[in-house]
Amino acid sequence: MSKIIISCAITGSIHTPSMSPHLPVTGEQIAEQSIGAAKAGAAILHLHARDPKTGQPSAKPEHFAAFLPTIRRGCDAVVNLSTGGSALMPLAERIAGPMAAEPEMCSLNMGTMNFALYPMLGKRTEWQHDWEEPFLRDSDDLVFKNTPRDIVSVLDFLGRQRGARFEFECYDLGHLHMLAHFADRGLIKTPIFIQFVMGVLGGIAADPEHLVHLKATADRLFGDAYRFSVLAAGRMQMKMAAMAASMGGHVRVGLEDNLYIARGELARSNAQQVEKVRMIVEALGREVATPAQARTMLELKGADKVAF
Ligand code: KMH
Ligand code: ZN
Repeated sequence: MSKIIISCAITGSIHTPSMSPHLPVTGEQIAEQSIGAAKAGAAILHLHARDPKTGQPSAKPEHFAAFLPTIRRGCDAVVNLSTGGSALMPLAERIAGPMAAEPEMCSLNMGTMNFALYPMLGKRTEWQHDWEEPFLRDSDDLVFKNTPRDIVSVLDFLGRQRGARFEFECYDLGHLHMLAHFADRGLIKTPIFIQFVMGVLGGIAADPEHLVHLKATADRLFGDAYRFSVLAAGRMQMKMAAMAASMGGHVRVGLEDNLYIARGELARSNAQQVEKVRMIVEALGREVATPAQARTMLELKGADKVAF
């Protein structure tokens, strides 16, 4: 049984600063939490950037540059930069940071979809920044655009031209068939690393029977040419991670997708979630992969080939 890769998604573009004092926003906070997550066992760091003054999601090269060199010096975890940015950004803006940094890995979102964040408004009325409430409220009319043309652009600019390998974000069954379409066109290198993204309102729900079907479909489409990981947003995060690990999959945690460590208890850090999922993985008798082992398993270009 192969080792299990723990990915940790440090800050993302979904949660806003008012939702948790532990959500890292500045370059220094993102670097510190990334290194902490790596020390706790995360082999891959999935990273977005933010404007340090407002906490707003950003994909600007300078906002990535505020933490990438520090992370590189502080740990040997694989850096995986988001090309998803935030759904509000056009593709050219979303890929600006990854294009400058030339990381070993990038995310790649396999379909256009709704990305509804407004249920998180809840009953909160106090916001630290004036952008937070409209950011969430207006997501009822938000389209996260990832057309086949967008997908080809990312495969070319970041894959073919800069040697990145991909975390293929599949939020639904149709996204697996879109990925198979690009594999049939010879545009996807193996091993294919698929992230089953569950629990986003607009994608597949984080139900166990959906995970069984996602894996059965991927088995049929990709055979042994793929590896899967599971990220469940919200309260199903650890339950679906445990199921993934027991199914031979890899796992992704992080404050990007869940701010809590238990019901009603905010996670104090990304490392706390990594420690918890590591405990689950090891309780199942499995071993956690090191960054070097993850690089070998996913055939990554190496930390010496990045541009930060
Ligand atoms: N936040 C996850 C639900 C990306 O950054 O490209 C999806 C994600 C996509 O991480
Ligand atoms: Zn992300």
